[in-house]
Amino acid sequence: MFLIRCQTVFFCALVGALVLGLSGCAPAPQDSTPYQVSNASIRTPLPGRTVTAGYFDFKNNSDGIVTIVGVSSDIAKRIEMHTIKKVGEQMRMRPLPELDVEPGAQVTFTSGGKHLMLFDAELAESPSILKIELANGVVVEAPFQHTELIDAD
Ligand SMILES: [Cu+2]
Repeated sequence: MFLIRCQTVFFCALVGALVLGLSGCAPAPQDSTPYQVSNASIRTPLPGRTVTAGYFDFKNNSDGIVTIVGVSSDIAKRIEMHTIKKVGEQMRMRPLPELDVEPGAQVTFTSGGKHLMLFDAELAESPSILKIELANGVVVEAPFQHTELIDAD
């Protein structure tokens, strides 16, 4: 008896999910993208320099925790994620091998906080693409903006 009731409940839930899915009650379009990258930008390297910084926002719209394990782009030989930690009185950059993003959370890579360091960077004329690699094998691609270094940085 108990088993039968369980099966019935399960079946109803399944039908309910199908009906909801077909009737347009699914999550809003912006939430259907599991991982969103926005505001991706890199600093135009100073003349004669090939090391520069990059920034982006990453939003996890999925139901599960996701881990960013790497970042790459055609315009740089190597890209590292860095974080800033206070050591004594000084702020020091430290490599950040990976970063967990909770369901529904957004992480921001920005000037003065977590950021990307690009090594052997060479800007292309056409828009370049930032590739954010996740532990689950997904690679999220986002176009970069190039921004000039400003005094405030
Ligand atoms: Cu750095």
